[in-house]
Amino acid sequence: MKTVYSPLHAGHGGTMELVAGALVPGFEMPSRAEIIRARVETEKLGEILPPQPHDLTAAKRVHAPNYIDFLPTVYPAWEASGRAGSALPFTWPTRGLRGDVVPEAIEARLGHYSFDGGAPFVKGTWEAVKSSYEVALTASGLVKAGERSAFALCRPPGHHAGDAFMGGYCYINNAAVAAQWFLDQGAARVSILDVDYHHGNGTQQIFYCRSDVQVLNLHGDPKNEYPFFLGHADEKGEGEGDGFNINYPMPFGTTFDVWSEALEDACRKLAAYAPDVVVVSLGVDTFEKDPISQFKLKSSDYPAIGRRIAKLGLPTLFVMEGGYAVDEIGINAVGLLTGFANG
Ligand code: OKP
Ligand code: ZN
Repeated sequence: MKTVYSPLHAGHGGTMELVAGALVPGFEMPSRAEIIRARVETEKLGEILPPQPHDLTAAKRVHAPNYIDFLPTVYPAWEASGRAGSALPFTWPTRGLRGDVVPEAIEARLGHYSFDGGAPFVKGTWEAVKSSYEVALTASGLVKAGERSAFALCRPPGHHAGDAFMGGYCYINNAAVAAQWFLDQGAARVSILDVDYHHGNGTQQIFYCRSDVQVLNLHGDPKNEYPFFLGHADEKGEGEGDGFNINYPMPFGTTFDVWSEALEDACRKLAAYAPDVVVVSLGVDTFEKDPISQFKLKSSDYPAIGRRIAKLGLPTLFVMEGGYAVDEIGINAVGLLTGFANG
């Protein structure tokens, strides 16, 4: 399996996030991608290719154009306003406030285009976001050209980003961009299988009213877990999309025997949908030692996930999402990919 990787991700580093009332160094750090890349090499998963340049047309197929055009302006505006450090919002247009007027002040525009304060901008953030998007599209091109699978080593991740909002370390929804790109290239149906520990609220929101993209999500129950405000089992899609969104919320402490039953059910529903392509939102924060997550998967479980996905027998694009146990992130992510490759 070929991997697409860009070193530009590393410019998105030294970010801060709010944890229990304090600003601390962000868990979504550059070493995550570097350790995965190193493991791809030592495990000889396959060639590592740089991304090809892409303009923002494909991003604007799933995101509001004004949102995408806003992203490169954030850090320059933040600097011009005399601020330093991570650009972060602190107010949001929630119930009872105006969401229909785009404000002028940069911190207010950040609030307008986000659902939480979890997507900081530093100087290199936009370049990293753009490179992550190009990584996803380049890897999609490999699958379109006939490869059985490809690995988009995206950083930053994407599945919390919706049509016009960022949040939860995510800016452009790489998996959603790829799914739409496959449709635009002639696919009739695409399935997105999101195995990250957190619910992919952005992906769900983008495709919620559509039947040409099936979205399946396995995740921590939003009653107790981030992103809290989406991801319940009764969210099944709307209108045209009714029945094409499938959620598997699971409680804290979930182990592989229970998690893999949900995967089995998801794979059966996916096979019944008979998509032309599968896009896997690959997070390994389901790992027992993940510092911000509460599932109990072991390193030895990841190859079995890959093998089950391989059994679908469909062209498959893997898009990197979360995973914060940095020491084991390479073992777990590449373990899953190797399971697929040998499955
Ligand atoms: C991104 B992905 C406060 C808790 C917020 C955000 C988690 C984002 C996870 N710092 N945590 O789905 O792995
Ligand atoms: Zn996650």
